[in-house]
Amino acid sequence: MPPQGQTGGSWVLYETDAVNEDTDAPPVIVPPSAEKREWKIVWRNVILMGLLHIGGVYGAYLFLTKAMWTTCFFAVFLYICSGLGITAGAHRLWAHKSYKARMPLRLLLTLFNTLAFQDAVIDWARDHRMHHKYSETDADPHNATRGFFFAHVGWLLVRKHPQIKAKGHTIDLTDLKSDPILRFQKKHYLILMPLVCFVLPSYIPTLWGESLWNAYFVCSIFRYVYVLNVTWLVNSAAHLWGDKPYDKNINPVETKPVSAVVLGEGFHNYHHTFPWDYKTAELGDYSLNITKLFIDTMAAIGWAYDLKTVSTDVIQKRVKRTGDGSHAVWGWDDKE
Ligand code: ST9
Ligand code: ZN
Ligand code: ZN
Repeated sequence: MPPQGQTGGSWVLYETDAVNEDTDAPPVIVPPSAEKREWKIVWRNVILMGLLHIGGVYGAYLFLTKAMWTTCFFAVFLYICSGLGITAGAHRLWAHKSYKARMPLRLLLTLFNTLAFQDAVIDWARDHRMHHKYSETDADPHNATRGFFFAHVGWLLVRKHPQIKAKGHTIDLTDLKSDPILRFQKKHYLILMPLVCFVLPSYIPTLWGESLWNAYFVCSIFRYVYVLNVTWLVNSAAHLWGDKPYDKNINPVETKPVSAVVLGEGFHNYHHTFPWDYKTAELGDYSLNITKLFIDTMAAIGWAYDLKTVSTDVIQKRVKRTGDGSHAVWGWDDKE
């Protein structure tokens, strides 16, 4: 089924997940637009996010000046683990089903995901499936046509657009709701999340003599705020500034700087064009894609399997059909 451009009120629909690359006609494009809307600001979130970010800046200062090197190393370790809980877990495994994972890996990724505190996987994946299906419309929770701030954090500070709730029923979550580990995480989130994201990261560094104060601000608050912001860059920067080698008709772009800090998730033009690829990138460069390294390692020990990817032939055809010309091998046929 080709993607459908569909207008209705203030929203436009792209069904990028449904594209059959070989046979289907070019996507029907309706230029994204965001009509004015009345914001219902959630002041509790504004205040908490503000305080969290002040604490994050103070934690960064302690990280750079006062904390023990072992504490700083531990904070970086927690960044990678919690990042993988989002990238390898919530995103590539659960939202996109781009590979399958055995029980031990699903348990590990649920732990890492809880460490990241970006809400329960079932809720994260629901919003993310909406983001792909209704990209850059009001049914996209972080509709980037509303600008950098809204796509980055603003969407977490206001009530959701009615279109999200109206179109929400079109998203199938039965795969996630039938997973007992994910059900357990969601049911006990308000106990598990504070314990895993804040209490343990603050307590563990005291075992090597760090003060509870430094441990709390560096390993819990600064590390959390940092991971939140780099994650949000995928919604903001990676929908605004960069090349579109695979599909010039969509907003997501390729950005190596973002990829470097989000463990390989900044190849966003590729990802929105081929969302089922477990690499979320055409090439498997480990230095910019630690998540691919992690999944490949898990596959090597048998914990991950059925890794989905896209053939070079399909990518080439798509680059030539809808790319913006920035692909490194653009025009290769001409050179033959
Ligand atoms: C956070 C998430 O930061 C970040 C996600 C980033 C995603 C990035 C993706 C990029 C690709 C991956 C890259 C990864 C890179 C990682 C790098 C790592 C190094 N469908 O939400 P409610 C309905 S979280 C269908 O309360 P309000 C539903 O009935 C940060 N239906 O809406 C729901 O009820 P229930 C920490 C939907 O009241 C009801 O509406 N967390 C959908 O408008 C109410 O839902 C926070 O800060 C849907 N999609 O409130 C919390 N959505 O749930 C922030 C809703 O019972 N959130 N419904 O089924 C909130 O406080 C609120 O959600 C709100 C909206 C105020 C924003
Ligand atoms: Zn996106
Ligand atoms: Zn995605």
